[in-house]
Amino acid sequence: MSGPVPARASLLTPVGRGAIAVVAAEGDAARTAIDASFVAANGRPILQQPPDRIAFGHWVCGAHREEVIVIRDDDGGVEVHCHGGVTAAERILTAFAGAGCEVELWPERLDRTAASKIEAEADLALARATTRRTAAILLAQRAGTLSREVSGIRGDLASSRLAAARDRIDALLARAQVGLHLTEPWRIAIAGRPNVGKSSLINALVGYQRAIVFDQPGTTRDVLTADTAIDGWPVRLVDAAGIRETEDELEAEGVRRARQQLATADLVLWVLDAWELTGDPQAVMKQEWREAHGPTAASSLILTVVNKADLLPGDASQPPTDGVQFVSARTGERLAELIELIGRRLVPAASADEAIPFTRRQIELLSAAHASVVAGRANDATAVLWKF
Ligand SMILES: Nc1nc2c(ncn2[C@@H]2O[C@H](COP(=O)(O)OP(=O)(O)O)[C@@H](O)[C@H]2O)c(=O)[nH]1
Ligand SMILES: [Mg+2]
Repeated sequence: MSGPVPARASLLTPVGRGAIAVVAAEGDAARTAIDASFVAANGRPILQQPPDRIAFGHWVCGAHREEVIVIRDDDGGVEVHCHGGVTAAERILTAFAGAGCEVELWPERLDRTAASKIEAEADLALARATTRRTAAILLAQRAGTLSREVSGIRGDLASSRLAAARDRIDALLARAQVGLHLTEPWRIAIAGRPNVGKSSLINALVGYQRAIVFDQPGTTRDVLTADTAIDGWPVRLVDAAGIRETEDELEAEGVRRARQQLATADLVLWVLDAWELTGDPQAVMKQEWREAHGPTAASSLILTVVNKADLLPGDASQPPTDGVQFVSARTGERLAELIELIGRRLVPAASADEAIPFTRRQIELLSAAHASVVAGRANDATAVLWKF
C-alpha cells in the first residue's frame, strides 16, 4: 500500500439490535489506540497476532475492562467486536478518536470502500431487508445481476440496438416497485364496516394479538398497524377504522385517516361479514365503497374478503370467484388461501435471478436513460447508465 492510510474508525453495527457491536478502524492512529487499550489473553501485542484470526482479550480503559475480540488484517485495518450495548462501543470509538482517528458513519464508510455504487447501496439495503426472500434478491443485485444488465443495455446502445435497449430498460422499470419494497413494506389496508372482523383478521394474519378486538362497532378509533411477512415479502397491515358517517369527532378523525390509508395502500382488503352478506360479494363491496367514497370507482387493487365463514351452514364451500376470498379469522379456515392470494395480487412475479433496481437513484437513472433512448439520444442514455 502506498502512503500512509488515513486513520478512521466506524461503528459498523446498528445500535440496539445485535448482541455484538463491531468497530472497524484503520491507520497508524488506530494501532496506537489498540496498543494502548487492548490486552490480549495471549499477552502478545496486536502486530504479533496472526492476521485474520481472532485475538481474544480485554479493552482496558481507565477502571473499565471489557471483553473483546480483535481481528487485524494485513493492511493495518482492525475490527474490535464487543458487547452490543451502546456504552461499550462508544468507549472503544472514543479511544480511537482520542488517538487521532476520524470517526466516520458506516454508510459513509460503505460509500468509500464499496467496489461500486450498487454494492454500497445493496449493503445499505441489506441492513434494512427483513425477510430471506428480499435479502436473497438484494444479494443477487450486489453480486452483479443488476450491473450486468445495465452494461448489457449499454452494449445495445453502443451497437445502435435502441429498441432492444428500450425494452430492457422498460423491463427493469417494471420491477421498480418490487425493488423499492425490498426495504419498505408493502402496505395493505384492511377496510370494511364496523364489526365485520377487521381487527380479528389482522390478528389472524399476523398471528398474535395486537389490534383491539371488541364487540362494539366503532372501537377501532385509530389506525393500527402490524408488520409481518406474506410469502416472503414484508407487509404492513393497516387497520382502517370503520368508514361511516359519524357525529363523534374523535371517530371522524379516525375515518379521515382511514380514507387516507386506503388511498395510499398497495392493496386493500375489503372485509364483509358472511353472516350478513346478501348477494354477490363483489357487488356489495362496490356498493360499500361508493357509500364510503362517493362515486369514485373502486380501485382494482381490492380483494374482497368474506369473513366469519365459520358461521355459514354446512361446509358452505363457496365457488372460487376472482378477487373474493371466504375466510374465518376465528378458526383460521382458508387463511392460507387468502395469504396466497394476497401474495399473488401484491407482488408481480419476481425472482432473485433477475435484475431489479432497488433505490430511487437507480430508478431515476433508468427513467432518464429511457427518456433519452425514446428521444433517439443514445449517447445521453449511455452517459446516464455509466453513473450506475
Ligand atoms: N364467528 C366469527 N366471529 C368473528 C370472526 N372474526 C371476528 N369475529 C367477531 O366479530 C366481532 C367484531 O370483530 P372485530 O375484529 O373487532 O371487527 P372490526 O370492528 O371490523 O375490527 C368480534 O366479536 C369478533 O370476535 C370470525 O371469523 N368468525
Ligand atoms: Mg376493529
